[in-house]
Amino acid sequence: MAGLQTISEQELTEMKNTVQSKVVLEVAAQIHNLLDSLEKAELNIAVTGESGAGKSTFINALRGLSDEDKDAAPTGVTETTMVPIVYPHPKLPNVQLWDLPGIGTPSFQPNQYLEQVTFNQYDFFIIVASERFRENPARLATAIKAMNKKFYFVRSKVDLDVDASMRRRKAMFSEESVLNEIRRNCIQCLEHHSIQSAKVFLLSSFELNKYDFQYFQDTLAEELDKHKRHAFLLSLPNISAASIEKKKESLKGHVWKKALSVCLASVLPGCSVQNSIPLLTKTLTSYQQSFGLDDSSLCKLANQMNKSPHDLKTAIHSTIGKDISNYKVESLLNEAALSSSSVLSMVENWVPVVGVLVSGGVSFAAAYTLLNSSLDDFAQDSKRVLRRALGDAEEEKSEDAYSGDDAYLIFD
Ligand SMILES: Nc1nc2c(ncn2[C@@H]2O[C@H](COP(=O)(O)OP(=O)(O)O)[C@@H](O)[C@H]2O)c(=O)[nH]1
Ligand SMILES: [Mg+2]
Repeated sequence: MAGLQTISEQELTEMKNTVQSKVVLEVAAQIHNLLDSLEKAELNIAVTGESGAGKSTFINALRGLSDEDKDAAPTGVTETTMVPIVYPHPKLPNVQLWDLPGIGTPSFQPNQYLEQVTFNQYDFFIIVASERFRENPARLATAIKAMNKKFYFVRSKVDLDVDASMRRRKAMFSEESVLNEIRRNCIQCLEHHSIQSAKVFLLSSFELNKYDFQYFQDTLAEELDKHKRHAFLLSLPNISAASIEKKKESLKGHVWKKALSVCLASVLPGCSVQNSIPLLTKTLTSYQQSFGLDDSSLCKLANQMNKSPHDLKTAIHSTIGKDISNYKVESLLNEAALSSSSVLSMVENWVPVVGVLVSGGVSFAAAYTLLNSSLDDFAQDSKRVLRRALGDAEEEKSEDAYSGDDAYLIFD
């Protein structure tokens, strides 16, 4: 005790600061690791099926590309090699789609094929089939199952079936019964090959917003583990209000880590509030990209939908959507600080270090509030852009007038 009394006030403060900065470094490193494992989670999706079934077209659609895009997988070509070709997601290089060789030949050997394409490197397989159900896709599904891997069965080109039936049946036409018939046929054929309760999705790669695509993405997201689910949801094209909402919710689940890393960066030794602003800007820019609101995504969408990029851009109403400069972000952060007291009391319960560690830097609550509300803004903008792209100006106006954050399907 006597020894302690000899420590001066100044020494005590220095010791406290040293301990605090060590804790800050430790927490910062842990948060960094958590974010790293989330953002670098790899997802490898194998797309297989017979030649001409629509594998490459489906891959392009999942990557938000049309066949004419320079990075698109070539379509309508005969496959000649046995080598899988990898197509990274344009915005998320950790999500890779693999265009596997066709399985059409009569001498097709599923096991040999799976060895050749190094089946173990994929998280799951999508087997694409079109028109009449043939034997090879079912044999492949059996072999995939035997290797303890997952597969999903996509029946592609249903737009063609629907069109043909409409022409044939005229007044008697019912889309629902055409789809039910195709589904029943696929399931029966799989059962014939002893594959019970297979997941079958009816899709058109030219109209991802229709048919079973929503069910397809919900099912896959549900069955993937946490980090891979996040990567999968972020990789999906913004084709419906429901997809946009799912993306938003997945990003919201990790806002607290982002906010904490931002405010820790402002109190690390030798750092200041100014160090945090570019970090916030970077995070907001990645959100903007996820919702397809960056210039290159807007140009791509405008091109696909025959609109002008400027026209789509005018559907972006939020302040953050219009300008993500460091200067703007700093001013929005200051605004957020004024409205964030309720967040602070809420988050202190589950992030107890927050109050202790970051009293000197960017407030956790302000960063949290800004990121959270920006996600709401981007999601709303993204829905408006989608409506504008589809030429639905009237509905866009009514959405502005009446809707809050509610998720509702644009296409139903
Ligand atoms: N109508 C329609 N045509 C499709 C669809 N998917 C693919 N195709 C067409 O089917 C042909 C073969 O597609 P492709 O993706 O090259 O098949 P792959 O050999 O399995 O890679 C191309 O002419 C595509 O345009 C679809 O969902 N609907
Ligand atoms: Mg192909």
